[in-house]
Amino acid sequence: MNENNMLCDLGAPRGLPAGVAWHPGHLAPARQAAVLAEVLRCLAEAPLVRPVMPGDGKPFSVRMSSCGPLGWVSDRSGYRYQERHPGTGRPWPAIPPLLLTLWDTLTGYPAPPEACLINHYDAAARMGLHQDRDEAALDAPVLSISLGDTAVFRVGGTARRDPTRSIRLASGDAVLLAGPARLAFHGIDRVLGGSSRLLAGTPLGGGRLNLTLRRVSLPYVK
Ligand code: MD6
Ligand code: FE
Repeated sequence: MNENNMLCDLGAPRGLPAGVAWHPGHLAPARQAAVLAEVLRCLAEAPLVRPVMPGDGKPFSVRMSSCGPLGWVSDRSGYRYQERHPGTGRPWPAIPPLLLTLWDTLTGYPAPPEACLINHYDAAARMGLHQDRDEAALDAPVLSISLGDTAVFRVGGTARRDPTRSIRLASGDAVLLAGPARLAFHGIDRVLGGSSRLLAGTPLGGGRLNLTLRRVSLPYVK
């Protein structure tokens, strides 16, 4: 790791909270297209579904699917990781090789990710401020990859009331929440509809995909 990367990993040079590493344009356009093709194959096997909030059953504005041994789901009974797609009842498709490579390169974590959550946003979709805390492996970063339309991403501290910073995540950007930022509150305030053409000619018809790769269980302890 060179000195620039180290500064970047600390987050401070961009005024981001410590532990937030933003890599704008990490995926060049050809690699964005290659990752997208792999993700579309996953979605053909494990279609996007619109989850609902635990308790009140209010629908999410994003649609979700997953790949990997575990997928993250939300329904009236709660949030959890499970081994099967809630609609088809089949196991989730494998995490595509390009995403496994990105995980190795960007996290250096000594075990593979177990879940890749696939979120699709249309121009009206949002994601409220939340923590990713359903994983036992809190020592592993969460890696996010953005494809398609630009989104306004807000990230703060580990308390909901902490001050926040906003950045625009464009197609090809990678973000890591690691170390002191692993439990940082974060969310998507809005999507700039039509800001990218990447998803326009696909069955998704446009919008934004966000992929979050997570290690769920502690490695080597089964
Ligand atoms: C999104 N991202 O970009 C939502 N981002 O659509 C996340 O929720 C997220 O869970 C970066 C790291 C972890 C995350
Ligand atoms: Fe999250």
